[in-house]
Amino acid sequence: MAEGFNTARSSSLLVDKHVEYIKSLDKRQDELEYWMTEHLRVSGIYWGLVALKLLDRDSALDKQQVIDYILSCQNTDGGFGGHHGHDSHLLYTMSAVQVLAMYGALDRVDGSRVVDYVAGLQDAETGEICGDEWGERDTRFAFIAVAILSFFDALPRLDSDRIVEYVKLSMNYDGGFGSGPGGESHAAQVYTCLACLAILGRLDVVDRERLSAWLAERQLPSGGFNGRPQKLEDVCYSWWVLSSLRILGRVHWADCSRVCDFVLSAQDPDTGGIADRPGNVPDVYHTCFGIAGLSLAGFEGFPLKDVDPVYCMPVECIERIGLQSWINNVPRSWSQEKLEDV
Ligand code: GRG
Repeated sequence: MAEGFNTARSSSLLVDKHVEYIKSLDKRQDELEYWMTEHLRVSGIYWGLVALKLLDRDSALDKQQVIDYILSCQNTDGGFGGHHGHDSHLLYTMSAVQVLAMYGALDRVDGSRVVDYVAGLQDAETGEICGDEWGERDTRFAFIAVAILSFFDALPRLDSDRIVEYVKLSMNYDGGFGSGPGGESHAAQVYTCLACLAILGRLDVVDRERLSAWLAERQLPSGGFNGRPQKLEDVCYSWWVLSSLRILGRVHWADCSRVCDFVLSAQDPDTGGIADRPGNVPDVYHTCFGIAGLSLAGFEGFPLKDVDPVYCMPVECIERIGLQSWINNVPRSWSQEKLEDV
């Protein structure tokens, strides 16, 4: 550990520090990291904005400037790159649409071009969704395609039955999901598959008992979750695991107070921001998913906004654009069971 590193752990959420940290990210143009992360700048803005919105401090960013920048990253194929001049990819198209949606600015983009781009990435033979024109397939992209089209009320442009079949093929004996058929179960891929199935109204294909148990077993003595057995805990799984449990109506299977302690212990008391685990250097990705995890865990130390467990955006934004939030939307047969579990 570097000399002089501040090892004091905070038991409170360092709101002002985190706001300053996120604001500072765009001003670090003398740092190598700024240029090394250029390819994912649009997602960086999404992570920062989610964190600020949940803290109710989004006025820290210049809304108009952000919207103009995001729009400048749209390409002629209708998709968005991670920065202007970069090739389109579903990952950044998702982040761009989410940022615009959070700002109530979806009407600033030609939705039909975005929809054409996304629908064009479904493989007509297998139904799988590609991440970009080069054809990588992954359950992440199935979720993203479904989520983006739901924003534009264009789900019929996808062959949803084939997507559900593909997601089912990615399900393992432990109830979890991998990045594709035969892939090891991983909590982040579980989230993408559950979120995809939730939007498509097909959570019936999930083995709820087995998957809930597998997810709950991800919690380690530190209070943090790992993403798969025998791996280290990481703050981002506070989101991937708790959002999955929330979609399953089983968030109470985790010890939420210990999750909160773990996230708080990974804050950087000097610079602000949250790291993957205590003592490490913070970044905006873990800051976002740490704060979103705290919101899902019902953190009581600060009035965080509610986050939607499917879209990872504030519930109020989801409802403002006319979508149904999944915060309490457990399928009816499961919600009846839930009373017996508690
Ligand atoms: C709207 C929240 C949201 C997301 C959009 C892009 C996406 C959809 C989801 C990403 C899901 C994903 C697979 C995230 C990766 C998470 C992660 C920490 C991977 C690291 O994996 P390993 O193998 O780490 O390096 P472990 O923890 O297994 O050692």
